[in-house]
Amino acid sequence: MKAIKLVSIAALFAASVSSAQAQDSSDPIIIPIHNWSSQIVMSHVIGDILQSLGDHVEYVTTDSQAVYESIRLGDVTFEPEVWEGAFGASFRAAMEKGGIEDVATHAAITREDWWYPMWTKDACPGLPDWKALNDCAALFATPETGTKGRFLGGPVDWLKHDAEKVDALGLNFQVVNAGSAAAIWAELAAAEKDKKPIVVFNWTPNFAEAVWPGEFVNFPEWVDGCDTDPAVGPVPDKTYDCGNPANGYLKIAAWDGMKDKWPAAYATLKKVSFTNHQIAEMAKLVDIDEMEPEDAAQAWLDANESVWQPWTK
Ligand code: TMO
Repeated sequence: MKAIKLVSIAALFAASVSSAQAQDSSDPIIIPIHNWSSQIVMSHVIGDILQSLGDHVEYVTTDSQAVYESIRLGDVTFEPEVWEGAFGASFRAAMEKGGIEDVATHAAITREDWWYPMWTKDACPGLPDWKALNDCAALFATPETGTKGRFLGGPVDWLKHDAEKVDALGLNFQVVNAGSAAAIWAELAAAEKDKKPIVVFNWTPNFAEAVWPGEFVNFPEWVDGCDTDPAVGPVPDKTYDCGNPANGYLKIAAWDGMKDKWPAAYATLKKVSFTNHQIAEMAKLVDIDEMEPEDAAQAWLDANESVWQPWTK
């Protein structure tokens, strides 16, 4: 009788110890929201998965570069979409200071760069070579840019260094930054009506590739250091004399205290990996189907239970 009782107490003790180890803090996990659709939907997809584990989550709208410093300090818990082209430099700088962890790499391969819809190539057949684009610059001139071609860049926080690229490669273009991603899609739709040549910032995976077949401009190939060392790249005395990585990574970064404070959420986050197709689909639910991001996340989770359920085990 006594022995049995002892065993059961021991078993209870062991059970409570192991559940204490797996117990996440009841403090909210802070998830950032940025200004492109796949990131917003993915943040809610992962947030909903973590809530299904019993975690509390909160969303904050943040600058997409400053977020790496916020994560390092523990003010934001993780970033689900670290795009190499746009955020590699900010992510690397935060990693060097410490406090942020490279938690996982998505299956997706990414590219972010100057891009044109296919009708543009009819007017400028030497594309996608960047020198051909430059020879055709006058085709892209607008009243705003005078004799120079107009390049419609993304919102400034994506920090694509397009003006430095224009200077380094001697491009006969002027950079105009869009106020939002939606402004880029609106200009593409307007240009499509009379097949007007247009060159804009775009990326993959994205919904846009399903709507407007197109190509990235081929700039001199990205090599590490092209953005920091003038000696790297084809122009000896310039930085940014190159394109963005054509086969970029997409990572998940987290505050390095997450694993101790929310061990179960952390274990799930480490298993999260989305493909190009899945990420393009998340963007499509908002940008084409016009769903609210929260509803898009729920729809994605409902349709893909076999993808994400295993991450929670
Ligand atoms: C950061 N972005 C995916 C819009 O290039």
